Amino acid sequence: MTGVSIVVPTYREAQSLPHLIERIGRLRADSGLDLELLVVDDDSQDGTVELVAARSDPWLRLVLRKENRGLSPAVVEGLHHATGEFLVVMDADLSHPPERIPDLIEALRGGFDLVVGSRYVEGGTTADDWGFLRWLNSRIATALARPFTSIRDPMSGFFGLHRSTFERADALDPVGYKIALELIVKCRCERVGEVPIHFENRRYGESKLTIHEQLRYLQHLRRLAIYRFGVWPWLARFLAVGAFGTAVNLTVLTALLRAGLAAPLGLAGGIGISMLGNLALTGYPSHVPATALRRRSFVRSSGIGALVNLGTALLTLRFVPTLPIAAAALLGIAVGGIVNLSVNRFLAFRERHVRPRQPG
Ligand SMILES: Nc1nc2c(ncn2[C@@H]2O[C@H](COP(=O)(O)OP(=O)(O)OP(=O)(O)O)[C@@H](O)[C@H]2O)c(=O)[nH]1
Ligand SMILES: [Mg+2]
Repeated sequence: MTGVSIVVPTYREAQSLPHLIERIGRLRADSGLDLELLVVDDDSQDGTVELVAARSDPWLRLVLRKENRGLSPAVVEGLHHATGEFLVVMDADLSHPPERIPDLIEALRGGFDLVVGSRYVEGGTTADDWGFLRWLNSRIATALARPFTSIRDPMSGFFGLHRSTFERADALDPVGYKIALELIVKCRCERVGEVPIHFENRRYGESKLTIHEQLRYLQHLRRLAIYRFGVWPWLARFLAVGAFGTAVNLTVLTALLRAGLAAPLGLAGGIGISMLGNLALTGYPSHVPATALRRRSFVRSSGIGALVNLGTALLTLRFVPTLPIAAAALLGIAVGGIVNLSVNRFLAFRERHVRPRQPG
């Protein structure tokens, strides 16, 4: 059995791959670790297949996938092909330093179930040119994962785990990018460790992390919450959605104000985008009867909540002009949220008389 299997999902990474293979080859020689590298490619058609085939290294394997494209399914498939006692997952774009793999393995040998290469523990760093919005985005995504794990960097795509940990995974069902979080939850990891890494920006090729993928993270969180907490109590759900909406609202407001927009437009933009985000998060199950009624109820209650929110924030700024705009926005969110909650409950109550609510 190979000691350590490194699974690297790739989609159009032919420029980065030779550098990564080179560095892993050097690590193999220097560390004495018995490493195998599995490149799991989603039929990139950019020369990846030829590039791997042209190398004679016996420790290098290609897993070529032609269906069900996606980062997480590729990683899961790669992990199933891996033969090592220790499994490591990392990106191909040279963001993650393979030289830190021995640290991951040492921590796993020390008793952790799963260990991530972390940007946010002491000694961990990110490239200097991470802009404010990217930093904030990463921090918000991390905060949203807090109910599932207390580690600082659960968003990391660089991590290691024992084969035995992976083998006890309940049905893996990740959508989007956060496969480490999925494994932490579904493998019921109790001891999760972090080793500091320096995270580099990608040098070659393009990022595949689209807005669409980021929205899928919300769907993923929802699935994990249902898995972990069973029935998602209604109020907890309302609060979680509210916390998310608040984070989106303030982020958009900050960005619009920085771009030079006046306060009313910034406030309206923040409210509008956060409403769309909440809709993406909660979704409306189209298979449920009375959908049109429920959708109308939703639009009505959030529309009223949004107007109250905006009105409260604008009136507050008018009467207390020295107040920071973000504070007025928060007050608006609180008042709008309460109104939204009340209208929602009232409409939901009425709806129950129309037709019983179906599960889902
Ligand atoms: N097999 C496979 N790999 C993928 C897919 N999407 C992304 N990847 C790989 O997953 C890794 C992470 O993707 P990135 O585009 O670097 O995402 P990111 O690191 O969050 O974003 P950047 O920091 O902008 O690079 C890279 O090695 C990609 O090639 C996919 O659909 N299939
Ligand atoms: Mg990357």
